[in-house]
Amino acid sequence: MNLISIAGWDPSGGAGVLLDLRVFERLGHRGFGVLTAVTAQDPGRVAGVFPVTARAVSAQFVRLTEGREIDGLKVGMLGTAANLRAVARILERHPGRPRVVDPVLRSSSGAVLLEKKAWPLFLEAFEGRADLLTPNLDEAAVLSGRPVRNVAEMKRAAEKIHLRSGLPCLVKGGHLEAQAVDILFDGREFTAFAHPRVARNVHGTGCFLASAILCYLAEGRPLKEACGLGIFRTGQAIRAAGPTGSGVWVFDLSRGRGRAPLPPRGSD
Ligand code: PXL
Repeated sequence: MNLISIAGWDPSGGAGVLLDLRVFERLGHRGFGVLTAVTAQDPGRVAGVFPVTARAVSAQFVRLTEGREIDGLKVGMLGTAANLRAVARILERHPGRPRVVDPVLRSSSGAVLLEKKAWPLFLEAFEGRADLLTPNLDEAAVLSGRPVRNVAEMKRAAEKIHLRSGLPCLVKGGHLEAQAVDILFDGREFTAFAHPRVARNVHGTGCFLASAILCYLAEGRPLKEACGLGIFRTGQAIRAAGPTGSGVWVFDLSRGRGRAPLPPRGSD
């Protein structure tokens, strides 16, 4: 499958396009990237955001997809309102392909990753143009206009976001105080995905999860199953993450499955 990530650049590869492509490939798919913004960051702190113009975003996408079959799209950091509009138009032109939108608004450290004037436009821009939205608690609160601190509030937020966008919504509860639980509202019913809370602040978990879910949707799995498998895979990767020395942990996809053994020394 050919999967495209439309997202930002974290030079460390801990989040954004670089991480998304690694997830796609790790799960058996070919990854392509359309860049929306460059960031400069230390582990745990975004020091600068440099958006790419909407013209450049659209042009990357048009050239990339000319003569190439696309099997799924994932949207992450957008940077600007102009990029939000350009990417919403791209998704509109690809109905029938799985499209997962991670509404990245600001980093854990508080850096603004989508300019604030675009926040109230978000749900309308993507209305009916994706298969899943994956806000965390902070993003769900911004998009629904209410605080989101527990499972009851997560359910209310998921419902409200669905009402405003027409889209299924998975609210991620990884930052809840008690047990970690993610809540999916598909427009008809709620599904709760409970998982052990790992006491680690791992950079890029949102990017990882949305990319993994897209892989399973592109394989033709139904939404609930794709979410469950994506959550499981993200948990595995979190447990294999490594510390950076600054309190933030990062994924290390070079470890474990998928590494071909080298031939013995002197065998040629
Ligand atoms: O995890 C949010 C995120 C997404 N995309 C990029 C980022 C970050 C957080 O820092 O840098 C490029």
